[in-house]
Amino acid sequence: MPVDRVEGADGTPQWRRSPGGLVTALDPVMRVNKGAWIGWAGSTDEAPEPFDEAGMHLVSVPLSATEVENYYEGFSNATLWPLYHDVIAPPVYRREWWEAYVQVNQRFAQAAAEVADREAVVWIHDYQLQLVPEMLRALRPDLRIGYFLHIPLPPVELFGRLPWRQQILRGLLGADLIGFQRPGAASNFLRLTRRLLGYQTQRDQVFLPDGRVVRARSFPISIDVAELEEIARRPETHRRAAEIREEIGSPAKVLLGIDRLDYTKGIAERIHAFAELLNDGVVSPDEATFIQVATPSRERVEQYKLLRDEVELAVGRVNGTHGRIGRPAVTYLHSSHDRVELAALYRAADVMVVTPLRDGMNLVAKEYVACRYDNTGTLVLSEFAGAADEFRQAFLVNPYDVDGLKSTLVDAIRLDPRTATRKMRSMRRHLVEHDVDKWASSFLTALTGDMRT
Ligand code: GDG
Repeated sequence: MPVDRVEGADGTPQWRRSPGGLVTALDPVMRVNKGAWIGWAGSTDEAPEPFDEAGMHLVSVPLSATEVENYYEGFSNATLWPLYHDVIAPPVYRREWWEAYVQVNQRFAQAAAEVADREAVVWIHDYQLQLVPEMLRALRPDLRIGYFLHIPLPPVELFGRLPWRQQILRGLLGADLIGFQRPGAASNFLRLTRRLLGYQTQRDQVFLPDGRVVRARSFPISIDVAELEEIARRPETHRRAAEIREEIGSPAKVLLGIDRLDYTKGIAERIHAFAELLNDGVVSPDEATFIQVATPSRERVEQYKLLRDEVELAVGRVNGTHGRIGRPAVTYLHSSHDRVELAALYRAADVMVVTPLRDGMNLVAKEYVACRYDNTGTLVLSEFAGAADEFRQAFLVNPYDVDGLKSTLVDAIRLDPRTATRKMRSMRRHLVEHDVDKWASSFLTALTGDMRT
């Protein structure tokens, strides 16, 4: 849920809404339609009672410590997450995790069934809740149900390994409209329903045995461009950006990565590539240094602990060899920062390096472009991020190709300013026209427009 726990004046816990891209996008729709947001508040201690905040009704679904372990860290983040991201890490299949997933999905479906008005629209989000559409439809056939998957959907060659593959597909098919980030994911889904369930499909439609027709299409998500650009334009953001550059030793060029510390993001790959450039003597640390923000994430899941060690070993090694006092080769921050600081970092960076091995969209790439309102700055972007479909003018790379990544980094560092401006202008034009409002309204129109006919 988009809430933070705060202490009230009398010491009692209170909950305050915390805005994020998704909340901001849905806020007007929610207000006009008296919408409710159903979710997990992120803690096993106490779940807030339903409450209203800034025009939105918030309903919390509780999870026990065991459910967090089996449903969230287990099935969601150690089975589905790696499987859906091309098995970059090996997925773990455990039957008790699956059972917890079914149980928790049922609880969410129940909560939605209780809160939704007659013939209401319910929009279910992401891989943690793939069974909810079918469960909710069974409880409330009057509802109009949409579903959006924020992460990739793999082809049948990988998805087919999931012991519960049919249940997941049937779960999703409870929706009237299923949204994906990329057209390729929507076609994977259509092919999966043919291959694993034997259903007929035509264009974006799946024909179910009971006569229902479900549509599957891509709706690439975006960000609140105007809000971020406003922060980026503030004089204090500019002052902070200049200060950051000074604090790291005033290199000629600053390269930047901002990611959750996740093995899908290609963080180690980009540090290794940058370190090789320094080792080869192709780039000197006075010419370019790297800032990598790695936000702590899923720290109790084994693969994330291993990744942290790998990244921190690589950073230590490159700094030991190429750093000087007051001028590290790589500035590494394993911490979270507020949006103003992130905007200052985006403003401080000459080259944004976004190299996921697989990513549904990647909002960081869009945030960088949003902050470069003066058409400066260069984006290096993995072709395996959904954003690559939209930012064709970025330096597109295959992050598995070390030499390719190295030469792309050099090209980006040394790009002439006129070409950089031309590229950035074209990416910004696309982004400004495709912000998060447009994403939300195009999904909801596709979902409800159909209802009137
Ligand atoms: C999933 C999909 C898809 C990062 N550090 C801090 C911070 N962030 C913010 C970024 C950005 C967001 O987190 C990360 O979004 P991404 O899209 O890059 O990645 P995931 O978290 O993996 O998101 C992804 C997305 O869902 C949306 O559909 O694009 O493919 O994997 O907004 O700025 N925010 C703050 N402090 C930090 O330290 N406040």
